[in-house]
Amino acid sequence: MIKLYWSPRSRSFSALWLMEESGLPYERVLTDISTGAQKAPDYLKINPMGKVPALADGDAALGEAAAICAYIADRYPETKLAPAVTDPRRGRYLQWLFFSPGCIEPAIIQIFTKIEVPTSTAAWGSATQVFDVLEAALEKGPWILGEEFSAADITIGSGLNFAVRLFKMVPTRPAFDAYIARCMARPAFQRAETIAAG
Ligand SMILES: N[C@@H](CCC(=O)N[C@@H](CS)C(=O)NCC(=O)O)C(=O)O
Repeated sequence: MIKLYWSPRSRSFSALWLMEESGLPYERVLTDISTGAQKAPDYLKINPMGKVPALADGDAALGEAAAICAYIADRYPETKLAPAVTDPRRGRYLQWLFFSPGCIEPAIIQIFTKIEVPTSTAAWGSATQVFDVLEAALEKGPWILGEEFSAADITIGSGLNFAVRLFKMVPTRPAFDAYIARCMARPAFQRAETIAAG
């Protein structure tokens, strides 16, 4: 059975949300980061970064929340969490799937640390650009690809939920509020929040 290694109140939330959306049977393996469990040698074989979340599925093992989303959506197409590789929407799907770790996360860290980086050097441009681009993409909705919910909504929705709703690091915008509300209305999101609370 798929094993999801997680810790309460952490970035494990997106992987919990993913697994709850997937409908797949899975086992949650508590890896409490407050105890240092994420640095145990056996765990480092699953995620050499010593961070949560991580996933093990048969002989496959991986860390990184967005990679876990990509893996489950592709390995189990019956979950209908990704456009097929031949679908023209696949390109945008991949772009948004990795926009959270590639752009939202560094933008949040930049806001938090106030580090100045030239926009042409910073892989995420600037925090303003990241959130302007995201706002434009979410204006139409209901989901980042339009009518169909996908794993990209899990990475984007978790990033915005974290930055805008929970930690209020990013000033809210009407399109973000509406999108977060749609995410929160999903039963899988609600179950994941309950689990993630510990
Ligand atoms: N890039 C990773 C980040 C994971 C991460 O930062 N996890 C934190 C919890 S929010 C962690 O495990 N921290 C414990 C540690 O570093 O010891 C991902 O997206 O999965």
